[in-house]
Amino acid sequence: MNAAMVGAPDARDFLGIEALLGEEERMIRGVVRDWVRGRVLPEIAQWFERGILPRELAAEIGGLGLFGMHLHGYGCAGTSATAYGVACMELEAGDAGIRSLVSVQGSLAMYAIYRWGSEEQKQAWLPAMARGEAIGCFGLTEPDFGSNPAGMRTTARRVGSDWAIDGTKMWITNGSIAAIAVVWAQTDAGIRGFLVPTTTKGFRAHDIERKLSLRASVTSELILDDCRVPADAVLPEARGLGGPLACLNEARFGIVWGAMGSARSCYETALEYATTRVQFDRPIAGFQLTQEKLVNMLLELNKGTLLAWHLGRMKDAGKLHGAHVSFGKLNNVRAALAIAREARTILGANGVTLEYPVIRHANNLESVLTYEGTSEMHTLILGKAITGLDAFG
Ligand code: TGC
Ligand code: FAD
Repeated sequence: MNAAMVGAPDARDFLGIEALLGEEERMIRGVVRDWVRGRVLPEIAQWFERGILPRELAAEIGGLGLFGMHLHGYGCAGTSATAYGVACMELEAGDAGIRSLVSVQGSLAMYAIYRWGSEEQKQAWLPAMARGEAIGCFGLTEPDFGSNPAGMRTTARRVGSDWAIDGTKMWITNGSIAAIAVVWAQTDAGIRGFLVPTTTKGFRAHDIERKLSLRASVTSELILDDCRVPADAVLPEARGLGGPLACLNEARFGIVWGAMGSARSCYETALEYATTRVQFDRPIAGFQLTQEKLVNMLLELNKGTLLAWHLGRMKDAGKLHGAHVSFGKLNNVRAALAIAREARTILGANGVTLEYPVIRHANNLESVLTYEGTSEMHTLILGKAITGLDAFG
């Protein structure tokens, strides 16, 4: 075909990535995008400002079938991994706090039960969690062990036929609104995972206040003080640090996509603003310096979204390694943060207010850069993958 007959690229889908999605993925994208537009965008600035996440959102998201959507059976939708990624992108185009709710519920808490739980545990929790009736949290990080969870101090010891769990977990998303906590602890047989109903005596959760990032997300400290759970509370199939790390792969995959949702919202906001804001008698989009910023954003947004799509297809083909996920998480969160900061400058003073989504995304991305493995950890994971040398310790 003659190049002149090809239509001009769409500034909002420059490389035509949408056409790479399958029918189901496009349908899910549309449903989630409409829900975010109708339910999240009108309210999110004030949720963020007030530091709240309405509890009823969980049932609505459950009704959309988004919790544990790429898991099969137990009331889960059984979609492709790519479809799950697309949903994360649309949710985070609303706010990373909403995407976090879905990541933690589906990829950390539900996935831990799905991958490592007994049939009884799956039947007991997964259907209610898929509906959003029961919220889960995932307690790995501790006050003194973040990047290095292998050193965790939380212990679980046998007392008769029960387990007694003692320790503190820190920075736990959904902690105080959870019905079930997946808690990782040291035992005589190494690190094991436990399902702890949050009504159990000896379990407490306090919210961490004064966050300036992910304000529309609940973040808590969990305290387990001689917290007794029965013998069958242990996840039977998870042994060692590989148990929680396998769950992190799932959530990190969602972040690869989610970060591009934040980035897209920032890019589109900056593009719209630049074409309407006039200085020196012309739209600021007409200045070369502004165009360079917009084009840099366009490049990174499209490359990052293509990368997410590629990793999605690899995951659907069963060919995704943890190091691939680190590649995506490191690149896309770093790119999204750079896009958000650049977009902020285009908005000038307006860029520092909640009237526009940009500073909210930029602040959220500071958490996203840190949680699920910091950018330094993912750099070292990739360094080890290509050199064979472990530079963590
Ligand atoms: P290492 O000796 O390398 O490995 C220990 C065992 O784990 C296995 N493994 C993995 N398995 C599955 N997937 C992966 N990506 C894996 N990486 C390692 C490994 O094969 C080994 O198995 P085995 O059978 O031989 O025992 O472990 P290490 O202690 O050297 O640590 C490696 C390191 C630093 C990469 C790891 O500790 C790490 O990833 N640290 C970062 C911690 C982290 O990401 N924390 C996240 C907490 S959860 C969270 O942030 C939720 S945010 C919630 C939201 O979205 O709101
Ligand atoms: P540290 O590990 O103390 O790291 C501090 C700095 O030192 C970082 O820059 C780090 O990269 C660097 N560093 C550490 N070791 C090395 C090294 N070997 N080489 C080079 N640099 C190094 N955790 C959960 O378990 N569940 C959750 O639901 C959860 N939700 C969260 C929600 C929010 C909003 C936030 C902010 C965090 C959440 N986390 C959760 C915790 C998160 O996973 C940790 O914050 C993260 O793993 C980093 O741990 P840390 O904060 O203790 O930092």
